[in-house]
Amino acid sequence: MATNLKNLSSYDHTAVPDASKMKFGIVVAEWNEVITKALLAGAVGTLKKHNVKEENIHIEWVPGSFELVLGAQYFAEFDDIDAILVLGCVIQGETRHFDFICQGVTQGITDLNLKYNLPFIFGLLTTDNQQQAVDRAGGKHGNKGDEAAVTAIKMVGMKEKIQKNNM
Ligand code: RBF
Repeated sequence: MATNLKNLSSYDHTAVPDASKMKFGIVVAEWNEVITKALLAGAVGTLKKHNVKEENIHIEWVPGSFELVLGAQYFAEFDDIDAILVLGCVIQGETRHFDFICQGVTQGITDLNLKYNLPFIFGLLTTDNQQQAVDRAGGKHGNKGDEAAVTAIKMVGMKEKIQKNNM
């Protein structure tokens, strides 16, 4: 999460492994589309910055954030993917939907990480209002899509390193 001390788009580039052979799936929610398109642009741009090939970035849209979990599972089940990013934005409304959706996605993504032994990266903005989302989708606190992409590359790199060391 962005804080006054941490910008979502700033990171040590030298600490990110080369990603030229990595393959990623991105599931992105249609709800709050202006925000999620900005998250997607950030994620794709950052993956490419680290040499991920265009043909190794697979993007699928789902109706809302609640559907991100199953969308991510489809990637894990049916595609040869190194990591899956989910991108969505849930904004607090008048009802308790916010809590249920956020809880469902958080638990669902946690479960997928462990079930498939694959990195599923949590790129979900959970904000009180639209402005907080704008600030974290390429605004003053950076872009959570960038952060999700860097996290995905780092986790795939870690897995590859540990596998190599134990061969
Ligand atoms: N999906 C989002 O991605 N972000 C939201 O802020 C959001 N708010 C919702 C509020 C209500 C009252 C409802 C009914 C749905 C909302 N959804 C939202 C859609 C949800 O993630 C899911 O797509 C639908 O509930 C269908 O399963």
